[in-house]
Amino acid sequence: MMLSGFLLLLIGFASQTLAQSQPWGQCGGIGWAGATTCTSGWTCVLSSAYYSQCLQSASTSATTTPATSTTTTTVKTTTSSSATATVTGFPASAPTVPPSKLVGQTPALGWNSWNAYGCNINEAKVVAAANQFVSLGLKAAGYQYVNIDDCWPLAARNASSKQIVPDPAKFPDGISGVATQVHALGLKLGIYSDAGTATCAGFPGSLGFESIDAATFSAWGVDYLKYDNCNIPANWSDTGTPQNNDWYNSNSAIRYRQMTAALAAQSRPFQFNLCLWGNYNVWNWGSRVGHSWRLTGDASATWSFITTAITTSVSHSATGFGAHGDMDMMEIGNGALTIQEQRTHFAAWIMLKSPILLGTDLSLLNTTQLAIIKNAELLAFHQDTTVGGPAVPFTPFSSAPTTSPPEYYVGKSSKGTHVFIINTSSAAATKSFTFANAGLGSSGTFSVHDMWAGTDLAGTYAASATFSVTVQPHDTVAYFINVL
Ligand SMILES: *[C@@H]1O[C@H](CO)[C@@H](O)[C@H](O)[C@H]1NC(C)=O
Ligand SMILES: *[C@@H]1O[C@H](CO)[C@@H](O)[C@H](O)[C@H]1NC(C)=O
Ligand SMILES: *[C@@H]1O[C@H](CO)[C@@H](O)[C@H](O)[C@H]1NC(C)=O
Ligand SMILES: CC(=O)N[C@H]1CO[C@H](CO)[C@@H](O)[C@@H]1O
Repeated sequence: MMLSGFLLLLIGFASQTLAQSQPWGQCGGIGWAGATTCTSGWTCVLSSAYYSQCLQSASTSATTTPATSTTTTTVKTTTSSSATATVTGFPASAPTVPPSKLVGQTPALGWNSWNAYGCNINEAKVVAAANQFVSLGLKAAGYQYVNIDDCWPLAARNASSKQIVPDPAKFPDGISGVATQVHALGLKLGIYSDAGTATCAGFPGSLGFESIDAATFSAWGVDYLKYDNCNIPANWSDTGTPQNNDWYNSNSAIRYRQMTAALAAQSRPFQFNLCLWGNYNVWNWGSRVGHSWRLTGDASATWSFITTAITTSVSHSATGFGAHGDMDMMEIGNGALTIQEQRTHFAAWIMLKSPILLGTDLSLLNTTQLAIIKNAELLAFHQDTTVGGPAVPFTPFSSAPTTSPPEYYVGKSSKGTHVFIINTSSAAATKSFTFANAGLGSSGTFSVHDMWAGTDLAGTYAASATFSVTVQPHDTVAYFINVL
């Protein structure tokens, strides 16, 4: 498709502004594919090996570290099993409460304020998103959670009650007032806090205040908590791989387990998202502590982020009901992703059963983008109540080339077998598979249904027959296989 000169101009402008991370945004860390410098007046500061962040220059210039050097810190990866963590906590008495089974069995569908607005949020923007869920048909498509990210409270807790206080300039009706409006639309409200002394943007953290904060969120009518990992006190950090690689009993996991227990003590069921950026082998213990866990650093509106998230999810795909690897919030509508890349972004999050939290000003989505995020057949695969697990890579024909991330996936739903094919290169390519290789057996007759278009393709095939399709650069095709 031809792009107009005006659109090209816009794309050029967008990629220039995206070359720098926004205030409080991520700017480095293991697996980070986005910008490594910050907008003027902000400096990229090392937080951990997995996370560097844009902070205001004046207060932080002394600790400035280029993002590329973050891999030299002492945090060990899973392969360094010789080191033993300094576990200064109390694993034996740490809470071992599982997350609620009343919510979060299928991956969350919703919206989060961060990718659209960063720290610049308020009640009007959040309530507008909730209303757009209804007016744009997103609620009818299954989107449910309207989530507030960092920067919603005042800098200090209430001196007497120790509660976090919503910033009245941003949220004049408080969080409870927002919850009332969101619930009146038949939707759910999410909030954000941090398992440290302060959030990534410097607002009060919940470490040591878990019970007060969980009770406060419950009283306000909050339904979902995203729990971040900035500003960890030294005595709570992990300095190596724990004995027996038992990260569930690391200080890091215990910080999150304390909040799981505090949430479980409330009358409201909470969906609990662990935002540890793929740190601490979280995929090995996340399902015992929350409903979903971040697999990577923060999303960026880049093809390299999308492929990094897919590669990471595929190699840690132990997901099922109530347990989902979180590939982070959506960038559809942001930056200069092509429409093919936006389609792959959505399809990959769908087939790998990641939470899908839209991350843009919903009023700016065009009809093509809305059709992507409202695709009923893809959403049905994601929300299937019979099959909990994700699609997995398969070898489409003998001696097919190996790519990273893999390009061919097969997944099951209550309807049957689905095949997803990503073209990871920047040129159109012919993709082929045999039905037998997609796990459909060695006999039978098949036809192919295009999930994007909602139509059956012409032709019938034997199990050993080869199906071929031309896939556009960075695009993904999604099929349901009819067994005739
Ligand atoms: C860290 O220190 C605080 C304050 O003394 C204490 O409450 C907490 O239990 C300590 N954490 C660990 C893991 O020892
Ligand atoms: C602080 O908490 C106390 C006790 O709950 C309450 O009476 C007071 O209004 C709160 N102050 C603010 C500023 O929210
Ligand atoms: C919507 O925007 C995408 C770019 O993000 C573009 O490719 C597509 O053609 C647009 N659709 C409409 C209907 O304008
Ligand atoms: C031109 C080309 O082949 N592009 C990519 C899309 O799919 C193929 C076949 O798997 C990949 O190998 C390429 O990277």
